[in-house]
Amino acid sequence: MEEKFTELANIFGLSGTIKDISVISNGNINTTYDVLMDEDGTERRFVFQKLNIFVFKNPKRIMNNIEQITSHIAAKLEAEGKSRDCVMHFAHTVDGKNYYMEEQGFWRISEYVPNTVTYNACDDLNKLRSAGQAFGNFQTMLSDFDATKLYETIPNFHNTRSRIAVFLRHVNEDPCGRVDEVQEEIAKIKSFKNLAVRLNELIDSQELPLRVTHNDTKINNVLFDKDTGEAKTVIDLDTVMPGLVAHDFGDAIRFAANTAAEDEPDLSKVSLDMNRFRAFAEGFIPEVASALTPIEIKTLALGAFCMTAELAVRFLDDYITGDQYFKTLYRGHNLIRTRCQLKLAEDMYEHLGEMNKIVSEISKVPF
Ligand code: GN1
Ligand code: MG
Repeated sequence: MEEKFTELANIFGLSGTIKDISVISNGNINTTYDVLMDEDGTERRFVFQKLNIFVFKNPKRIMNNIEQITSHIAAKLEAEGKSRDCVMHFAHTVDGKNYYMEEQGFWRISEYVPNTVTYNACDDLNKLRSAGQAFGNFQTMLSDFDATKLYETIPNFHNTRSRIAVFLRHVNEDPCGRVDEVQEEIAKIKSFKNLAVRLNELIDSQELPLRVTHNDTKINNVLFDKDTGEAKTVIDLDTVMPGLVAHDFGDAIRFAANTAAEDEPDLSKVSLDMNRFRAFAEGFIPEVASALTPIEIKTLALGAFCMTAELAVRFLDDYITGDQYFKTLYRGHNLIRTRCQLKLAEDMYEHLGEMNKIVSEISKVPF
């Protein structure tokens, strides 16, 4: 591996020698490494990442999206007299590209944002509030970005209706003979369906506007300052494309306000933590509220239910089609993930009224 990484370092014009390589294992799609380099006694850290080209069919265009988004944000920060340190910065190859493509893979390298840390789970309400602010601010920073300049990296990514349709087609086809054992989960998804597609209906009727959104707002996509505990920046920009604010808010709640991990097998541990919900909402909503329409605010909590139901569908779809999309650590991992998301979606359904009450209180929009 060291040899490969030395070759990559040379291609990207990084000087120095590699001292240490470790895997960053919290993503379900790409393969990521933390690489420590030594340049004449000075240590520098980089993130080397191999993109999953089964998932991202056109990685060059993704890197073009990222270039545009990061430049837009950096220019805005500079205009406000703020430091651009916290904007992700990608290394360029000697021929000026922010990626390197070879037969065996698609690589990119970014500088490790110094003095930061990520969390896979977080029950510190101050950190959650700060993460909410960071995702809200990301949204605001891109509010004037021309969405037509962005390539849609995964078409229909948060199109819950199309996700369900594709899933039901696979249920009929049963390509791996796994459909029999998941009848209970299929029934649950069918019972959720009408509410889960509510956001689609509001897009169709043009009641909800599309904006440039992050679309993968897991708490482990936030870098926190090691010393202050404040959220410093938002990473993982592969899915930045047009979407709903409710998708970003909802997906963040799905992950951060779950009392258990996303793949917890013991369902009695899985539930929605209303304190964490409130903390994230207190950070996120004030950042975005002034730019949003009342109906966008009124559908934020619904977004949490829809994103959780949608991911249950995506995990189960991957299970019945042979585990090709998400990385799995053991046989049945996607089924365990499905059950966990279904349990969480049920709990969210029961707490919709309570969530809406909190959103209304924070946003001062009457429901
Ligand atoms: C994937 O790669 P990662 O872990 O950031 C997925 C998200 C899911 C998430 C579930 C491109 O994100 O949509 O919500 O797993 N990303 C893609 O953990 O499909
Ligand atoms: Mg991701």
